[in-house]
Amino acid sequence: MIHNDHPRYESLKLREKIVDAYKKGILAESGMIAHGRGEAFDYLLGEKKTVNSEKAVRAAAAALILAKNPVISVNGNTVALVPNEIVILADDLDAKIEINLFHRTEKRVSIIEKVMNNAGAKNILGTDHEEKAKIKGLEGPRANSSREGVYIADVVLVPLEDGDRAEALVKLDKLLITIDLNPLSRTAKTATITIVDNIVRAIPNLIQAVHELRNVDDPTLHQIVNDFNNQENLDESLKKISDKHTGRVKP
Ligand code: PTJ
Repeated sequence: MIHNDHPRYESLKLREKIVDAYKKGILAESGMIAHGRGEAFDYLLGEKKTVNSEKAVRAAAAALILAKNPVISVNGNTVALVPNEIVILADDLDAKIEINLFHRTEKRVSIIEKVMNNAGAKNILGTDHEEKAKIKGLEGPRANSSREGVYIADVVLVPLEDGDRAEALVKLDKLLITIDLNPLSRTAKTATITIVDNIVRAIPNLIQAVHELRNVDDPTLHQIVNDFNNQENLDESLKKISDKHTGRVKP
């Protein structure tokens, strides 16, 4: 039991969710390690949204609204932390949801499918009873994608993605949006738009940005996407960490 006046309350609650998801078979063992790495960056970034994450959220929302075939790719960590919010975002965008696991087992896919269905998802792709299409440049089970989903998508939102798959998707000319607290990760550098924030804040912020931008005209949305420079934004996120901890800016 964690009391809500504990200074690390929010962070400890997330840990509890992560451990619980591991016990339920949603999370891969290494999902706990990945969460720990994210937690360290979150701490350094101040555990709240930043000007840079907001810029990326706005660009991501514009790209998702403009997309003809948007797909949200989910893994164990995403489903452990924000299953309901993913369904809301997918409904708002008329986007498909596809399960793509790094440590893929039939059992985990079926558990995750059930969790997403319970959260209200209508048609989950990426399951084992579905025809798959190979993603060029990848080997093994990671190369599989849903023929109706990521394979034909023009815009893919892939939170907490691994570098190889991010690179392969970008090479296929997909506009790749990721959420990754580590601004130095290969995925963060490869993606078209990287939201450097915790997924538990980034997805609700994305839902809000989609609401705010949904009636904006297409040329303005294109302008928002084109004005976004991922490398510049990542550099600013890194600077934020160093400035904060050398006392150059107020927290
Ligand atoms: O469920 P699976 O089998 O697909 O496996 C998922 C993990 C995350 C275990 C797998 O994809 C993996 O090993 O990922 P990496 O290479 O460790 O990358 C995870 C990235 O996500 C790291 O850069 C972390 O900093 C970041 N991260 C971790 N937790 C969060 C996060 N970013 C945003 N929000 C978080 N809560």
